[in-house]
Amino acid sequence: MPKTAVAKTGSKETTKEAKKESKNLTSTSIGNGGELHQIAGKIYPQLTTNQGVVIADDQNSLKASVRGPTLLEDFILREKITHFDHERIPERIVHARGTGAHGYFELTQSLEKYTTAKILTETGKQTPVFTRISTVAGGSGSVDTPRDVRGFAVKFYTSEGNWDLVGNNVPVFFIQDAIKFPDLIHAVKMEPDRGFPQAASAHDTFWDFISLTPEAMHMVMWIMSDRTLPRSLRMIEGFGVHSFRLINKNGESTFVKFHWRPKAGLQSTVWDETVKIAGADPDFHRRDFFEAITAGDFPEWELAVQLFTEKEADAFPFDHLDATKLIPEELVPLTVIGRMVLDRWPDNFFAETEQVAFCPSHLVPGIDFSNDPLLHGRLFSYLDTQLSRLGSANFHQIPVNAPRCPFANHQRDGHMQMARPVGRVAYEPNSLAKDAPREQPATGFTSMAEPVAGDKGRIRPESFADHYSQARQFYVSQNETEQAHIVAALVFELSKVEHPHIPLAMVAHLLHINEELAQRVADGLGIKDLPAAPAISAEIQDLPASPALGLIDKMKDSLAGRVLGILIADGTDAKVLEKFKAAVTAADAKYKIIAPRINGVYLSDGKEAKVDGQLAGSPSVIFDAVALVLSSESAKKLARDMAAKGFVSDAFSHLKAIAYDSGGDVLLTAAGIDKDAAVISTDKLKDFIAAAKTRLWTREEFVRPPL
Ligand code: HDE
Repeated sequence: MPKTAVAKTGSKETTKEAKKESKNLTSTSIGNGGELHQIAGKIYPQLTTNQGVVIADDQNSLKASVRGPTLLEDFILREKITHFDHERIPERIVHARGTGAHGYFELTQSLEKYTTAKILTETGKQTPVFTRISTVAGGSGSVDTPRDVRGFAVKFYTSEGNWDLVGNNVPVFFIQDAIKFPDLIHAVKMEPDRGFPQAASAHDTFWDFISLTPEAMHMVMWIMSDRTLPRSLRMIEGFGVHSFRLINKNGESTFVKFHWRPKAGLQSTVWDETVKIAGADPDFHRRDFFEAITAGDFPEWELAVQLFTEKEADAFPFDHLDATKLIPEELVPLTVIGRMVLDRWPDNFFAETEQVAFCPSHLVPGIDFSNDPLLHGRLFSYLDTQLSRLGSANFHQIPVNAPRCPFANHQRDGHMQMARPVGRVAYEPNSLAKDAPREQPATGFTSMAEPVAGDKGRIRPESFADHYSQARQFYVSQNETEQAHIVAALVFELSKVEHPHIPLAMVAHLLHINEELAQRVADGLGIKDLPAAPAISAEIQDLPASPALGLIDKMKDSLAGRVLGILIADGTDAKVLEKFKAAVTAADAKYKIIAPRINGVYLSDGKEAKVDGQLAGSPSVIFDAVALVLSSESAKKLARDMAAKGFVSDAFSHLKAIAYDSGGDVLLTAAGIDKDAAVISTDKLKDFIAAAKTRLWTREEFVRPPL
């Protein structure tokens, strides 16, 4: 018997820890008898096969002799390797990269007048939720920070069944009809002949499709804005996108749009920062979410609704069934009705975040669909995709997907059936099983009895024809900085396109949105002669600017939830550092200490500092603001270190506040920084804290002259 596999079984150790461990085991692992044994004084569960057979040696496969061939007989080896071979499941065709968390939803204002759904009428009650936030285009192993829409999917485990609100962080979509979705996704995903680019829209096929799809122009404005470069998943909005219906006890219907508003406010990164974050920490958003939740700094959103009647909808200057349109808040204001708090990181990424299956068709009584043709395609697609992704019609039995209310029907069997129904009746109506589940006409789900008439056909309503008015409204609602970022994003993306007719076609569309925008993009691309704008059938309206569409003004004037990086080195003034740390903590922010070495950095008081990150692996892009607290000796050495100079110059270029002491000043000079209003001495901590709450937008013209 090999030395490594000595295992004494059957210990009856009953310490508290052992009991706890065995309890955890029986609830989380299948096939473990829960019998404990002891190695070197620590209690372990027995390692077994999936059939519960205790394994004596998990280090060596079964051989015919000491240097001989491995035997097929080794059922332990074969079971282990076979299971491993099947560990991956098909990743989601879109939204493959995601981060999820458990939490709860609490209703603060009842919508009883509009709906019978208990989740929207029972105030004060906490309903469990699982929320998954994702990028769209990249594979499951892609980076967290491409320029991309973020999926925002919430599963409410309500007392009346699961309700999935499967939205995005942008309130509109690229296309009006589901039949175009495979084309859109094929265009944005990596190009099929070459297998790149991964998680990027800056390539020919995406812009080719977009330039031939005028209905995408409104969404293009959103994705070229910094909304698609979030600083944190805690700092994005969520939108249900489509109109839904609420149905009250009299069967009356009101249309509704759902909005999630982050408590932490909105915040985005700037493009150069985003690109560098991807290299510095590909898991930037997932790590940030994990760290916030495990530190008790729970991400929180308000749920708000826009409610409107059919009659009001008929008077809108656009069709609310068209998912490329939003309803301006000035037209239908938002009412906050509740909040969602995510307070528990999943126990297991695969079991929960990977296997969670959202379907827009998961609705509860009192909520119903509108006739949005994009939504209708989704009602088919998600169930279908779960069948191929999770491999069985029984995916609802996976714990993260199972309703938390009783559920019963006569569906039976299938791959991976976990339920063990009893009795001989698996049908209804029946007279043989008095306790079998029966329909509930009074309380069960009923669809709104909407009258439908007209000619069948592959038709698009005339009311969907205006593709530019809201794109124009979005652009004029942005401030100068935001507009400059949209211009720069379009120039960046279109500069990556090899076929010259495609950027030209895009500039032609931009002319309908805003002539100055089109001209700036054309200049940025070096296009001398502007193309003609494409012919259109609907008149473009000049809608008023809507402040709700901006981004920078939605940044919260608070340091709560932000992370500061403090660069120190040998000889750092311990008192200054302490004062700085206290000020940051008092402002509700977190900090990380960065130094040239992870161990053995001694402060001015001779004590060793606790360092969180080594300089080369912790660039300033992963922090909201930075401080340079350095002895002059160390600063002189760091002045020759590109990582240290990059730490400073990146923070400056990304418009962040920088605090410095006398040593820090040496590094600032070495990095060639001209001090401005957000480069502040550590003597003026209050000023620094105020500056760190935002970015110095006026600095931008000195570091990135607008195009
Ligand atoms: Fe999705 N979408 N989608 N989508 N979508 C999927 O379902 C689809 C659309 C959204 O975290 C897939 O389970 C079609 C709009 C999110 O698991 C798939 C159409 C919005 C997620 C699918 C759309 C979304 C998905 C892939 C056009 C915002 C991730 C894996 C008709 C309102 C959910 C899966 C998660 C995922 C189809 C358009 C949001 C293939 C056909 C509009 C947040 O079924």
